[in-house]
Amino acid sequence: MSSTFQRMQEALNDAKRSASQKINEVTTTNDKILDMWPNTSDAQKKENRMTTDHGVKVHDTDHWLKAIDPTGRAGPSLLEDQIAREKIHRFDHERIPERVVHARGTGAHGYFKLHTPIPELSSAKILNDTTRNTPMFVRFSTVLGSRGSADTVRDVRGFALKFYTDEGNWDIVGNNIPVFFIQDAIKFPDVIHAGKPEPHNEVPQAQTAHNNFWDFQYLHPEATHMFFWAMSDRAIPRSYRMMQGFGVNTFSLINDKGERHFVKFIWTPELGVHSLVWDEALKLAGQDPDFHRKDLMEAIENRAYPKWKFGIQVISEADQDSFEFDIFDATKVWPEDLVPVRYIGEFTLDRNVDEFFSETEQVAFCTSHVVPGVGFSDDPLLQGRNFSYFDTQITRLGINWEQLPINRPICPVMNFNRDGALNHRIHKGTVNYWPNRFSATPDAKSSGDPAAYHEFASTLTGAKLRLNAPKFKEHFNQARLFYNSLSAIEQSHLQQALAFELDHCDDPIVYKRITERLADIDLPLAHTVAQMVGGDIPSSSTSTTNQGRKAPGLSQLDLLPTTPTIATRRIAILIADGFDLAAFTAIRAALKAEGALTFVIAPRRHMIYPSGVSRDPNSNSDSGKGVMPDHHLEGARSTMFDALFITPGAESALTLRENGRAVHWVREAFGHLKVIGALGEAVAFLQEAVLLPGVQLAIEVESKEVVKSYGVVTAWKWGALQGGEGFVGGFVGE
Ligand code: HDE
Repeated sequence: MSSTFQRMQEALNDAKRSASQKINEVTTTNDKILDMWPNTSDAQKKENRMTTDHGVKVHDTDHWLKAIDPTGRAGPSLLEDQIAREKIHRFDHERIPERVVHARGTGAHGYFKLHTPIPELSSAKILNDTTRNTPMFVRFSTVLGSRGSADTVRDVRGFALKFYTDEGNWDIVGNNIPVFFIQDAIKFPDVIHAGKPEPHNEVPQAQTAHNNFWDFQYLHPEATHMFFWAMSDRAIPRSYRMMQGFGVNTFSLINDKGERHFVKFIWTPELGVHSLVWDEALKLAGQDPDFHRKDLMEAIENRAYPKWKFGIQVISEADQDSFEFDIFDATKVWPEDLVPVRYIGEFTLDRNVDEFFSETEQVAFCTSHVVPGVGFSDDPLLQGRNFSYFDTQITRLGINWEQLPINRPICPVMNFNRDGALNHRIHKGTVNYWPNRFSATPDAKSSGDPAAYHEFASTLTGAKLRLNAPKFKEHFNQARLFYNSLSAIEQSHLQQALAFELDHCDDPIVYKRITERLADIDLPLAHTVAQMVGGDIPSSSTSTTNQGRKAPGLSQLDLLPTTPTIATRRIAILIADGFDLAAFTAIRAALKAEGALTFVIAPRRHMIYPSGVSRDPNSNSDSGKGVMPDHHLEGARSTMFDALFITPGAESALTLRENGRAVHWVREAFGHLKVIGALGEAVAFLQEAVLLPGVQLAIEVESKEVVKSYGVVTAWKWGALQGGEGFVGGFVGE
């Protein structure tokens, strides 16, 4: 893997240089990109011809047709100007409705590769043919915020996969959290209304920290497990590239013999699962609202292609009732100690979109889109989803949304669905029904093709009632299982998140009830939160005993990469005039060799001169004597980087020490528990910057590799960053 990343920097430069020439060349073997190619045009092509939408050349695109009087004074603009009218009309109608949930998102292309066929479970070709590269489109999203909201808010992240298989499109519309707030789809409008901005004032934007959200949580005990996840570090990911994904619902796999197994889909990032700390997330929401979107694009541009292992958890029909939970209840995980994950393939994202609207905004997912060999289950959330997604696309995109380039399958589409607004297909022939006198098997209603989609023939009996199965009534065991499985640091983050959120609720009934609910899960947790937010301190009698059961795979610490890496991590290198060029060059080269992205930060974005070099402060050209920084200290903030290195040099260290913004940078990075390295004279500056009276330096560090020495920082070591938990770090010493 490291060799892939070593190519990264050179590749970036090449790619940037040739980007404009490549724009209209087919540079891919990805079948989906090739499929979309005829619809792709080059807006950067040198063109002196502007036309109307009907193709007529326009000679002036800057002036509306006007009545000009003989003195040259312009009179009114004339409505008869069909060219101006067309332009304005097109603009007036540019917006389409944003998604009712998951409005804010970003996407990329990639491909899926299977390594372990599963014929015993499924007849799906994509799950059996290891020679295929199945094209994919993936869209990441937040749930509650509107399309222009910030990326780093506390929220569940959508993680929707579209596989363009040779047998039709298969969509797994997943999240980065394995469970959901509700058990039955009929409650979806309520849970979303309660989480979205409140109706009287449309406040707050993209937040769960308000009365209605928490009111709903209390009134629906089934939501408890999910809100524990939403308050955990999973809800503030460091990067889309560092999130797990889950299909959440229970699907089924059907094999050639017509046998069925129940399945959950799960995908785990090669880079491990990492999060921001809350203060970073809050600040980034203002400093760089596009932080996650840019991070994904940056990685793909740098050819540091994000990759996930794709896995399944399988339960046979015979075992479906063998668990204490109902396997069709989406508020429950299938604990990995009971149902292990089998990784059978992997997918990689290797191409950014050419145009956001046509691809990322117009892509439309449907849980009901499955391929032969994959089926549904009686999970009542999934049943409702299968209705909802198709329906919502009609409002958003119109009835012919499946003909849009990003949505259309790469295999042939053949049926007699016809017409509707914006139909793009032209069907030749005199018939529009099936079967007809021209069909190959005119007497057959269906071809009987075993490769076609066949529903699993399940038996239905019983009465029609508005009920769920009895085991759906247990709500707290898995909230406890999740909380117990977290590390101490993750638990403390969860406590702080609850304290933050409930502090934003001003209706006492809301925060008092939630602290009461917490006591059902864990008494010490309820105590801490009650103290913080003004809830009633629960007594031990209100708590069900927490038996302390844990399961693997729930803590992020279980999901660190097997081979630690700093590849794709953003590392700031601080310099000022008089810095030590040799040390700077060596450190930057070492970081790049490991695949990290380095950014030079200085008091100004103008030439910075190393020690011993004559300076020309008025020179605009890169004389080769110094280094041009990527950003100045005010323009980029420590929150945007994973780690910080302060370059030695007596004068440089002194300048930084006297620069309030530089001191703030270092203190803030320290406060966010980032790895900070310094050498030579920079060590004293670093110590001085963070050794404020009253600052507690004894951070508890969990990562084995982080050296627990907070004294003199003399060398760079990768441990904490490679661990990359986002919530450990601190000084690195020898
Ligand atoms: Fe969705 N959800 N959802 N959802 N969902 C939508 O479809 C819905 C649920 C998820 O990037 C909508 O195209 C219902 C669970 C993602 O385009 C809508 C229920 C999970 C995306 C809809 C759920 C999800 C959506 C809005 C309860 C995790 C974004 C726009 C039964 C497994 C997809 C759209 C994208 C989007 C309905 C619950 C994930 C309205 C009724 C559980 C990732 O159809």
